[in-house]
Amino acid sequence: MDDRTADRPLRPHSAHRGAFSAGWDGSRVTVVPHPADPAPSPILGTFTDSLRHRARVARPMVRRGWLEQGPGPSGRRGLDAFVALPWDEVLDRLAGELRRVKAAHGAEAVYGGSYGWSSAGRFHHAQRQIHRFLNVALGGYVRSVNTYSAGASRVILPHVMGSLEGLFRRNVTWEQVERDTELLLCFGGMALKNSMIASGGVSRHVEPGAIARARARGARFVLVGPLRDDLPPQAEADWWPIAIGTDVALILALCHTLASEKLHDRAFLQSHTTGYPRFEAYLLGKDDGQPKDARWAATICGIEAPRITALARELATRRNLITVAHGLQRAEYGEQPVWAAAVLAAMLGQIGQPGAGYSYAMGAMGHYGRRPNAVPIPTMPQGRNGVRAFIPVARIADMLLHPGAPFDYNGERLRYPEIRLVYWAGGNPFHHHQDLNRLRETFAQIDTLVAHETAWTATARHADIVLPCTMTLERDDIGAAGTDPLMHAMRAVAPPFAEARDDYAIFAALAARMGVEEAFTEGRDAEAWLRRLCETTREALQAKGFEAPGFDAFWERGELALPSVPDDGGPLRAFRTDPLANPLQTPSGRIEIFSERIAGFGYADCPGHPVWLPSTEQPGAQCPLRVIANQPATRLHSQLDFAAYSQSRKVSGREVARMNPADAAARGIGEDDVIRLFNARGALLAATSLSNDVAPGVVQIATGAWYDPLPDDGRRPLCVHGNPNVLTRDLGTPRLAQGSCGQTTIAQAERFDGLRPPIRAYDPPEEL
Ligand SMILES: Nc1nc2c(c(=O)[nH]1)N[C@H]1C(S)=C(S)[C@@H](COP(=O)(O)OP(=O)(O)OC[C@H]3O[C@@H](n4cnc5c(=O)[nH]c(N)nc54)[C@H](O)[C@@H]3O)O[C@H]1N2
Ligand SMILES: Nc1nc2c(c(=O)[nH]1)N[C@H]1C(S)=C(S)[C@@H](COP(=O)(O)OP(=O)(O)OC[C@H]3O[C@@H](n4cnc5c(=O)[nH]c(N)nc54)[C@H](O)[C@@H]3O)O[C@H]1N2
Ligand SMILES: [Mo]
Repeated sequence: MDDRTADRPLRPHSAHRGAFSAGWDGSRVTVVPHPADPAPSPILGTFTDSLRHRARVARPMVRRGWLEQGPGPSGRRGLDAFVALPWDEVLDRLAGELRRVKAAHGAEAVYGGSYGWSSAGRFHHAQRQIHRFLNVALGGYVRSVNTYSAGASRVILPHVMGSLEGLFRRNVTWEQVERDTELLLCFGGMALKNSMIASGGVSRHVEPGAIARARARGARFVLVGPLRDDLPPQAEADWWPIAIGTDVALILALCHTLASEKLHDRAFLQSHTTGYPRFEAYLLGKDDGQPKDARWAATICGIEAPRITALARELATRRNLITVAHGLQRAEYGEQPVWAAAVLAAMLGQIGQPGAGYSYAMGAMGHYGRRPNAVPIPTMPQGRNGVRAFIPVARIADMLLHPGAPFDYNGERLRYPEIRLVYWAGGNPFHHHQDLNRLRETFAQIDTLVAHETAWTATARHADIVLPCTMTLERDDIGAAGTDPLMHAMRAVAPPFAEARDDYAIFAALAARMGVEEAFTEGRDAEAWLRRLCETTREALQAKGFEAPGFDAFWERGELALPSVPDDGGPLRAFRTDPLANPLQTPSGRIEIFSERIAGFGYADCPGHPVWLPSTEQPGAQCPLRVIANQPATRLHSQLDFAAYSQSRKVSGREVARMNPADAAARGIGEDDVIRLFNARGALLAATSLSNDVAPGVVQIATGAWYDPLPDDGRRPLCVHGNPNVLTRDLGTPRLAQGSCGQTTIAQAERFDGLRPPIRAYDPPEEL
């Protein structure tokens, strides 16, 4: 395919960060955003200098201890040197190890959840490739369910509002916000840095324009959250710096004002919801003697009572939209704010109206608030997983530490399987998981950890077998997302680095060694797969009477327009219009303000209606500060953290922690100082930035700085680079969803005046 693009200097490509064209001069990548993108993401800049960075994995590598002693538990993971081996030898050894584990322990001893965002292409999609391989080669693997993104909401919302399609995929659009919404109440905001990203890609970043135009028309934005810049300046938002983790108290008080002033939509509650009276009894304090009124809430959430009651009255009279950032539910009892906000919207009775109601997670990614495509996008088939065991994704360390132990999940009592081998491709658990020092201890327990990686992430360093993988710019692929109206030819821009191979090529070679090559490849090379995957989309286009070019025409043109469904409000609008004819997929067919099903699970930590439950981790004398560990503005998670663009916002190479000037002054901390941020689980070094956009008592440090532990005799290591996941708690949101609680924790900060340790995160490990 390469030859056909030789006459063009720039080739089309697409990433989670946006669509663009790129060229390669042998050392740097030129990136030109897609001309139709009104607000391209600067994070595209991370590609510029990353292809030949020293952090890339050049050759297949095996950990010395694993090579010498064979598979088995080892505390040397993450510390050992590596030995480079030829591809053939490493693949032989890996195939042998997979056969050994399968024969001795069965496929249920292999954890292949492999959570992670990898890259955007539809064929070289590492998750799909690894799952397909494990299904074909081993007959299955222990999988994970749900995501780090929406761990709690993905489980609670279907109980409350039924199919997620109405909430995530076909709800209020940005066009409606521009045109119709009068008041936006945004819990956790809608930071533009977040909607820059969409898995699978996004060719038009519409959010900045939509927010500005809604505001120019007179829409009012209220931002409830600890960081002022979770909404952009053009929103001119009224900022309510709420105490972290107390939104449910505020929401209950809004509900209480509506109920006690009879401002709630009783007709809508009657016809479209179930269980309101049970909830109202709780609201009014009939159960526990405590009315959840504005005065009660004010003492918990730090927002003055008169402001709460005034906002409730305003909500009742204006066309309003309630949004909740994913961040709020990545916390202990994270199910509650998601459910409570749905109940508030139900009491306001505007769900299903244009620009109004409840749009959970709007603005958290570039998918939300868009119209889905009317045709399917190319998707790699994964085959069948014959293993039944699974975990909620964020319970990985518990699974490895407590094999065979029971755990609760969504009304079921399950058991953790006994895992011997963990196989990762396209994710970075040493980025995404909580309490990394604990994770490190759990990875010491298994027999073998395999990672396909583009670069020496902490996960690669902790692996026994590291297989060098191509980056997206080094291979041809197809870019598409279910919410984006363009499908992209993603053309290779540069040749593969050193000995790197595509995930597909690696799995095909392993499949050959395991006698299942034909089943895995179906006789296709990568190009044949691209052609085959596009066929489904082409057929659907043709069947609906749209332009349906063949693969070669699409490839030559570089992109193809996909039709979207109409902006008709989807299932929620239909439900609003006629709840009997178009019921929600809940047991009652209505919005469940009280859920008999959830109540039946008997969880005190998630009873039958939303309740106020304070986190069991509260700031105190030892750890007086609240930490927000949110998404980074300068990169996608941990990806390409070494690139100059990500580095440009660090200070002396360290991640920046932002804090309120008052908290800094009280500790003798100044701008650009180095601080030690610590709690009982771990400690990190970060640089400081002082800002009044951060609420007092809060320290914000983005995720994504590569874990760089400095061993400390007998104590947990210090991350000298600033990875907040050394501080966060490895705890499930309660038993209903078992989601990640990574967004927030507590800590103390002090100025670090010691000798500043060097950052080694991007240096390849020692090679023998
Ligand atoms: N404290 C805290 N922690 C969090 C969060 C938080 O808010 N706070 N947020 C959480 C959320 S929402 C998420 S989604 C997770 C994200 O966690 P991850 O998705 O695991 O993070 P990424 O950095 O995107 O990891 C992807 C990895 O895949 C590699 N890669 C890229 N392309 C390819 C490829 O083609 N093949 C292979 N084999 N590898 C490839 C990259 O080098 C990178 O190491 O983090 C979670 N962690
Ligand atoms: N630039 C960039 N964008 C991204 C990503 C990235 O890595 N980089 N990752 C993408 C992914 S995978 C996901 S899942 C989404 C994540 O989307 P989110 O999880 O919504 O994003 P975050 O930035 O982690 O959190 C949003 C905000 O929630 C606020 N918040 C936290 N706790 C509370 C609370 O108790 N109450 C209130 N009111 N507010 C609170 C914080 O101020 C935080 O800034 O972002 C996506 N967008
Ligand atoms: Mo996410």
